[in-house]
Amino acid sequence: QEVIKTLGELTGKIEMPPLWALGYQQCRYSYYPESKVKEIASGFRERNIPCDVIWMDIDYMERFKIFTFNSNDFPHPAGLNEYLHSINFKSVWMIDPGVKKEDGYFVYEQGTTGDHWVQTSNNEVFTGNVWPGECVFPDFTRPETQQWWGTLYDDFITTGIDGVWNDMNEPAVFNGPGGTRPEDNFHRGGGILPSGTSLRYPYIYGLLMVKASRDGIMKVNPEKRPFVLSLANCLGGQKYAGTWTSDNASTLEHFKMATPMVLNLGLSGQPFTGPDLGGFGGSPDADLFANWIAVGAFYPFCRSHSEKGTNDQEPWAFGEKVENVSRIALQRRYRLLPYLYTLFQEAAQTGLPVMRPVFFADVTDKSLRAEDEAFMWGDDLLIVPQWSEDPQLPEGIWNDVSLLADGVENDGYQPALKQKGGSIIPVGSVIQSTEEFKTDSLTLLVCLDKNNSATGNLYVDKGEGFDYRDGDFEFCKFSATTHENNLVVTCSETGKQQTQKKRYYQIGVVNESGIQYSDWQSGRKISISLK
Ligand code: NBV
Repeated sequence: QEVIKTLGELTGKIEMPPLWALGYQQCRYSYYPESKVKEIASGFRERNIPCDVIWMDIDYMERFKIFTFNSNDFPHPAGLNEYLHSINFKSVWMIDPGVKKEDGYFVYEQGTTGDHWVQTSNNEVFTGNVWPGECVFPDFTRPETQQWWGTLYDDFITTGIDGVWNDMNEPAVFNGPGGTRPEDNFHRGGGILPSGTSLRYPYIYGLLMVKASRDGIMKVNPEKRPFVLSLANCLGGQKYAGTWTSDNASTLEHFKMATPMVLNLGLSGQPFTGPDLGGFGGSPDADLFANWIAVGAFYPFCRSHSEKGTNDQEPWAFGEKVENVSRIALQRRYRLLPYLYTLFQEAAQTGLPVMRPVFFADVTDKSLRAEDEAFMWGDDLLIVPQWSEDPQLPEGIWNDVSLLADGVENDGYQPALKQKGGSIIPVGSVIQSTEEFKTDSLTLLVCLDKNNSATGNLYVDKGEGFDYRDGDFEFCKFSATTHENNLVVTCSETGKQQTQKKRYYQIGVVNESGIQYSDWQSGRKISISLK
């Protein structure tokens, strides 16, 4: 843990994401026309399956020209975003780095006037083919180009777009060597960056692109937290964007690879990551999708995505059974949002990952080192997949936790959740989107250690904006002890969170045999009798 914190000190930590980015997200290459986007978003609401975000892939553009909208399928992007907002959805739209070489196209014209393109070794403008045909590529090593790129987001974001997805930023070049740009392409650099070839700027190209995107988006909406997701990234890029594991396949092998990949990214300073749930290439069968979403609900970045030409991959596309499995999985995630958000705040402060390997629970126990099926959220919650045959789990008290009505989670797919002895986990209610998120009544799951005590934290802020930097947040430290036959839970708060006046708590005592719930009470010291 100390190594990872030091890595965070050296390379930077994430900024607090907007709360909505922690919700479930639905993607496909591509949802179009806009009526389809609306149908999918409404589909979640009609079926009461929690979801926060819908994603637009390249087909929304006019002939794949970035920063344009195809007027047949997306005639009213602002209207679409308004509709999505009205049903508590956010939208994320894709922007690639390749700019179509076309006279009259404003991005190409502006970039050419500003001399913003990556050059060949002969200092000519480099061109290569991507989706729109022949393209030129911004030289993000130049501060002037960074700045210009940021301005392109002005009109784009003003349509009500909430987040941006930067894809193909290795950068991918279809007719380039190895599918990317030649190694001797020339980047001019500037500021603290020296000039150099593409070899000097491999994945840093992706990092520099998302940095410019983030800065540009922030200028348009300075009061909002930007959300950017990047395909290419490297150490340090966590400051600007989350990363996903890109084009996986709908196979059992890739499903099982996702957990170690997300764990390794977390250990490499990138806590906000996840795979394409259900798999990108190919079509999962019902059983694979059910397993994927049940575990995927516990990845820090939680989004289902699939390639063109594959079967529908919405949670309801596999019949009633998988629809129920998906609903339950996501309801569990949303109930755990107070804890998850607190872990993101910890990641932003310390660089520690949100999703952690089991060996973090006991670094002296070498039998845990290779465990890559079970994993943890923070220090206190173990997630053990149903299909895991011989998971290596830490010693000590780890009691089973259920979050929904009796038996609902026993569908054969939901991973077992085990709470560490000595911990307190704050839990909210089942909601359909983070727009409904409230912390005025919370359940505290208390799992005592062998000395009959427990502690836990809760971080709350507005979930958006930057007021938290001026102290507008609430940080609660909970501690529990037993006194005679009572359990006493105390709460001490710091921060000047304005939004939270009075909170009701329900205590759930997590025993070996189940959870004993108390009545709701308010106050900073709550005492309940232990049966
Ligand atoms: O934009 C299309 C896809 C996207 O859906 C996927 O998530 C990216 O990883 N993109 C790659 C381009 C090529 C896909 C074959």
